[in-house]
Amino acid sequence: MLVKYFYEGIGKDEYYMDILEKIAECILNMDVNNIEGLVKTAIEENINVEDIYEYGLNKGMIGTLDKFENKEYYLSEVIVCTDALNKGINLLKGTDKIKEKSKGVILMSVVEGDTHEIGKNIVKVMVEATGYKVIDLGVNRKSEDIIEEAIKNNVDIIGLSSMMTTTMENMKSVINRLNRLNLSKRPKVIIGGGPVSMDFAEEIGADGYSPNAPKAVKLIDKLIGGEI
Ligand code: B12
Repeated sequence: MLVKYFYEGIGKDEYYMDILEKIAECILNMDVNNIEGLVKTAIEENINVEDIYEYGLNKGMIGTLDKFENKEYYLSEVIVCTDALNKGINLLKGTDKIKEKSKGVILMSVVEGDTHEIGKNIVKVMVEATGYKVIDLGVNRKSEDIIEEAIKNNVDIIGLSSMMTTTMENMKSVINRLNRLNLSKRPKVIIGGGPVSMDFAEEIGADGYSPNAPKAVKLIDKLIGGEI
């Protein structure tokens, strides 16, 4: 392969960046057929696994989320991009360095009294796709159960969802209970859902709010540093 970049008259770094750029484009363009070949080439070329993730896979997924946010992509298109991403991630998982490694652990739950799960599920797909481990507690979960699971699994962030004005107050109950425990490492709490707003997040002492899944990923990256 050394011959290849010599032959094409470009430097080694440039050649590597070219491969990573193509990986990112594969994800962005929903190219599920070529992604594996490119990631395999990157691995064979001994490109740093973190770089393959950061400048290839993750870059492609961030671009995808931007397109969804700008309404250029529908959810169905994001799902195909995620398929391409997952093919790449699975190949990376086969290399020793990335085994069991994730950017952080996020617990997602819909609060007590609420069974609307679509918004929470979209956030889950995107958060998982960008390299986090997600523990999904489902819907209609009591504050005490959410906290128990969060502590048991040593999560970095609790993501709460509510779609009803009648259940959004239950987010406050999770935060209040959590605060009363005075944990040395308290998970951060972020919230979202139809009736929820930034003002409400501030009012109940949440650590963050996002109106949609792409922004939720960016918020999580910001809150926990997000380095793989
Ligand atoms: C689909 C739906 C249902 C489905 C739910 C199916 C399911 N499995 O989820 C069914 C039919 C079962 C249902 C039932 C009910 N529903 Co309903 N439902 C809706 C509807 C039409 C859409 C909600 C939805 O899924 N939106 C799609 C997602 C994608 O929404 P989203 O907000 O864009 O999600 C994004 C963000 O919110 C954010 N986000 C979401 N969660 C999180 C979490 C975190 C951590 C972060 C960071 C971000 C984040 O990211 C998401 C993705 O980008 C809304 C009306 C509407 N148009 O909103 C009513 C609505 C929510 N329902 C309502 C009601 C009243 C009910 C019922 C009580 C009806 C009844 N009488 O039985 C029951 C409630 C049952 C219960 N206890 O929960 C009311 C709520 C009113 C209120 N009080 O606030 C609404 C607003 C309808 C209305 N206008 O009256 N419902």
